[in-house]
Amino acid sequence: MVHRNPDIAKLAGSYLFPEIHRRKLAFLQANPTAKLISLGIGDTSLPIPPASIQGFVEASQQLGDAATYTGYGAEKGHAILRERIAHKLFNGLVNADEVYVSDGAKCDLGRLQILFGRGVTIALQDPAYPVYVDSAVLGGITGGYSRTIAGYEGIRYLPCTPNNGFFPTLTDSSKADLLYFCSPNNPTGAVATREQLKSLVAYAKKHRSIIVFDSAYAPYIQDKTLPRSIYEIEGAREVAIEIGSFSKLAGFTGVRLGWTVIPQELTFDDGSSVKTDWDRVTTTIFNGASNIAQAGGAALLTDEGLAQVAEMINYYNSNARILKEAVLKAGWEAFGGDHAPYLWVRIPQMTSWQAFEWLLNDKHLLTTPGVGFGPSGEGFIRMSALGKRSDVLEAEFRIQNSE
Ligand code: PGU
Repeated sequence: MVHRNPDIAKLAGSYLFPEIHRRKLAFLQANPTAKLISLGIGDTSLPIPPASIQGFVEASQQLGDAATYTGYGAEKGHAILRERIAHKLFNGLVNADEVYVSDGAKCDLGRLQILFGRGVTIALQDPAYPVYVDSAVLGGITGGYSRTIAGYEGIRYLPCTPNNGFFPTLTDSSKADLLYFCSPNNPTGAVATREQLKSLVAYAKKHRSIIVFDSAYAPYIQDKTLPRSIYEIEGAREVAIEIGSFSKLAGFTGVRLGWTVIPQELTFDDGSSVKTDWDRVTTTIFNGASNIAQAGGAALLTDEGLAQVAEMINYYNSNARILKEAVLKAGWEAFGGDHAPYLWVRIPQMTSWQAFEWLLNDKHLLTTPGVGFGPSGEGFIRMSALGKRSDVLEAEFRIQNSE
């Protein structure tokens, strides 16, 4: 008999979103005629911009012609796409050679466990995208530790609440090898200021930590003075990896395309290059993102494509505004939603799961319970603004008619 992997056994029963899906199906089985509106998983609803569709079509046609057919590609991604990510999304703050094209941010978050191995400690914002903790546990970095009510021992949870403006209080005791940071944040919708990111970089330098900066929602930042990338902060190239995605940028959630940036300057404590090891990991267990997806991504990162992206982002940001106003009018508390497609909502006198169940059963609105993102999420629910406008307007009506 084969022993079950003890690291898997340590994980909570199921990943958050399949659990929500299970409850949704149970609700629909019991209420087959209900018109359920999903403000739950952060999945996009608008069609992919035409520029990318043209890129997909042309790449598909090339694959069907012996003269232009290509097979395996460069593991790090097409040169043109890497160039455009470096120049159009990072304004030249990173070099194309430091950009690694992936099949999505989540997949690279998982592969990072192989890069860093079991011996590292991690700290993260609490609440946070559950993949940071779950992939770390899967990767075995909790060692002999086990799960407690408040989370995993051995993983440092840095509370982010309305009291600290959703930016963690960084003390010497919260130091860890890896510091996961997501801005604009999933789930709170909070966006870090330049000053806050400066303090984060200074902290990482002081403690010789590596920041894993997740900027999956950077395109939603409306205020041009707010930083979209950690590399806008001086010195960040020596301490940070940045992970990004086409999912929320252009509706590629099903197509699958993202990137990871590993700067040349980033080293381990023995002076060896992190980038060299990432080369080794990706060339060994990743054969590159789909060439069709990459062609669609490259076509998006043109003036024409980016204008189409801006329209899409405006639409989702307007959804967030509509939802936020409705929530405030209902007398609930609402955070986020200004530079992120998520609202972080607190309904008086309810725990996260009570609010989730009440909205599901009484309002037929599917949300995500905040406590699923970490202990400090208790009392909150997350609402996604990535749905269709007609659904958002119906949700607005149902929320405003709440007793
Ligand atoms: N990073 C953050 C912060 C995310 O919120 C998500 C998706 C990803 C990465 C994944 O990006 P991909 O490039 O598509 O892999 N978060 C969604 C979807 C749930 C999930 O498990 O991925 C959400 O609802 O939180």
